[in-house]
Amino acid sequence: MLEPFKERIYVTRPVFPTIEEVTEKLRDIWDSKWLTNNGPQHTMLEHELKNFLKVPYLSLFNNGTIALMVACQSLRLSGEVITTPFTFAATPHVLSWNNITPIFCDVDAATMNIDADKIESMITPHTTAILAVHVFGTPCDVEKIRDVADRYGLKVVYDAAHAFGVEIGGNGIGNFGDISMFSFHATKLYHTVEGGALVMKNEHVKQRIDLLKNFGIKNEEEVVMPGINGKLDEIRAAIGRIMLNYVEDERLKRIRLHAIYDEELADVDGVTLMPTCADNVKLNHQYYVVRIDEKIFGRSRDFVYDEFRKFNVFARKYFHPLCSEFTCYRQLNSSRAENLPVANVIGQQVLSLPMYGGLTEEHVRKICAILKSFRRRN
Ligand code: T4K
Repeated sequence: MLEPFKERIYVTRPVFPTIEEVTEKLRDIWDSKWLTNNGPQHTMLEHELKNFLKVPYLSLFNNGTIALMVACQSLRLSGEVITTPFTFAATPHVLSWNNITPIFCDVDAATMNIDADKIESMITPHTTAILAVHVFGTPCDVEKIRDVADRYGLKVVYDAAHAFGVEIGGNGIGNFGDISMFSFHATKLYHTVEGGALVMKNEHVKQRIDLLKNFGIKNEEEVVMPGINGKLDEIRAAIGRIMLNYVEDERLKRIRLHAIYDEELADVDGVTLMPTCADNVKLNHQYYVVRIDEKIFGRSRDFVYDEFRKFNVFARKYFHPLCSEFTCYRQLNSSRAENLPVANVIGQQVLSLPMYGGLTEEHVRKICAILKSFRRRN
């Protein structure tokens, strides 16, 4: 008889630095008398992250959503942008905030990322860009996306909120596309409490982005564009510098947990595991997501989600509902269910299981045993 966990097991838990490390950094900040607006911690973190992510230029932000909004502004995107419905609300919302219509393209059944083969059929004279998401850290088909974008003269922006530290053939994932956004929210593998970054290919774009995130202020006399406040403060930047020392250890712990999930769930009929990637892809193991096929498993994803809660397991339906089902987007032509057959199935099946370094092997084996106990055999 499986007993519920004594404490709640959430889908994730933030990695915490020691209070001593934070106190030490806070002392540096207090001594510097500099709290925000491009201080020394900010400068150092930009440099350190640029090296860590293996990208040429990087600009820090106060969160990933504002960063992505600024990315759209910096590339002067307008009209329509082709994106995925299988993502967090922030992705299409940044388009709306830029007065751009999101055009939802169906996703690939294996990777759950935008289906690169379907993008071309969605391009119209109003299309200015593709906004793709490396969902759950699995890289998009970057080659095909670049190919279609080049043929039609479109910009490519990657929402890499889930893809911190992911690499393809030793190349940082941020090197693909015109601009990529990383989120440093507390629930991410690497975080600055709240925060984010844009990475870009050239200095000119970075200069424009740095202006846009600081109200467009060039100097005390000149405001050269309608910018916003997207700045990351010194306290969060300092925490981010500490957290860089934790990220690889956390990733290694998650690799171990990922392997245990794979081992325990490999032979469960009706449960699809995380997609596997080419050997040259370095993943970050931020999430562990399964898909439950009701017809084979005998129980729906929603049944599993509800029953898990009785065992104190708080899995999450990332990402259900689809963005195309939100009241603000469902009237769009591209939101019609017949346009998004794969995404609609995945949205009904997907379940994000607990994944964070603080979980033990026993936790994961028990979560899997609970999941297997839900299965209804004919
Ligand atoms: N693009 C994509 C593809 C994204 O996934 C996101 C964010 C963005 C863009 C936007 O980036 P940011 O502007 O956020 O930088 C969470 C995160 O808030 C959000 O950052 C993330 N994606 C999304 C996938 O997940 P919620 O609403 O699910 O978070 P919440 O508060 O329910 O937290 C999840 C679990 O984590 C809780 O059940 C318990 C645990 N938790 C959470 C917090 C905040 C803790 O134990 N301690 C904590 O302090 O959105």
